[in-house]
Amino acid sequence: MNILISGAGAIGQLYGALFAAAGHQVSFYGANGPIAAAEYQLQQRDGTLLSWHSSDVQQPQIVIICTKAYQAESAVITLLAQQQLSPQTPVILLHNGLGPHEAIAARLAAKTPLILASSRQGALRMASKQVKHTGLGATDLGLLQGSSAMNESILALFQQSIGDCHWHQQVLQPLWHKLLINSVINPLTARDRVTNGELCGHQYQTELKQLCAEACQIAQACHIDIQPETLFQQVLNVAAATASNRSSMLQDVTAGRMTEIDYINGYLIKQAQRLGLACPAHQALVAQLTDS
Ligand code: KPL
Repeated sequence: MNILISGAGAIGQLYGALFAAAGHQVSFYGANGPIAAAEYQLQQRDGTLLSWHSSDVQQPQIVIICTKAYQAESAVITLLAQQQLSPQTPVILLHNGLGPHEAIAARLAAKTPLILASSRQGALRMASKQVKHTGLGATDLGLLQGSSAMNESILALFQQSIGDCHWHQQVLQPLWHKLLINSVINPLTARDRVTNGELCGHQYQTELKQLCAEACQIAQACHIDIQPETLFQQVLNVAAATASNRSSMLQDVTAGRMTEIDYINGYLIKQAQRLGLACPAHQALVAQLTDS
């Protein structure tokens, strides 16, 4: 299959390498247009290097948006303007956070399959064309709007190339769950410049509980089924399982890059405001991160 990935960052390159290894043609798109065919390397989990080649962009059969959340809508606008997206081409959004899907859904033709996805794979960029596969994890996918004709073939493509992929009729449920975990771990680790595992320490317990309680109240009002105690446990489990990781937001802050906080805590706050709910702990965190 001919797969176009917009965003050749850590996750874009990891998925690109795994699709290419399964025999598919992978091409990359950048902010302004196509990225020429090149050699990339994936440092695999066993330490061995896998070299693979991307292709020059040809009419794609599937488009995957792996940019930062704040670039996702403009990535789709560029692809539409440069005629890389026919109304039948499925568009898969695979970025952190939530929000861009609403604007992108409105830009696509009603029949274009718009699929939301969330990845728990870990990848770290070592050089411009080299990433390290740092952790295995599931990929959740589901159709948000448009034709369902390709649902099965897309799931099969992901399952055969990436593995551990799950199709959801209500895809916003797993995406919200990931957003809730990220809304606690990412800004705290970025604010205090600590690894994920350090959040398991006693000094974070009260703040973690308050953030979980606020986030769950908002999620429940948005029909997401989750209890604060469950979220608190899941946050501790993820922090412990990824103890030595520096969260993506901490990496953005230390590299001086824009963070995705507007699409994680900012999305929660927007929902809270719409619903008339208070979320002082999340608002304080956003203020601490945006003022620092
Ligand atoms: O998804 C993550 C991120 O860093 O964005 C977690 C789960 C917190 C792992 O680091």
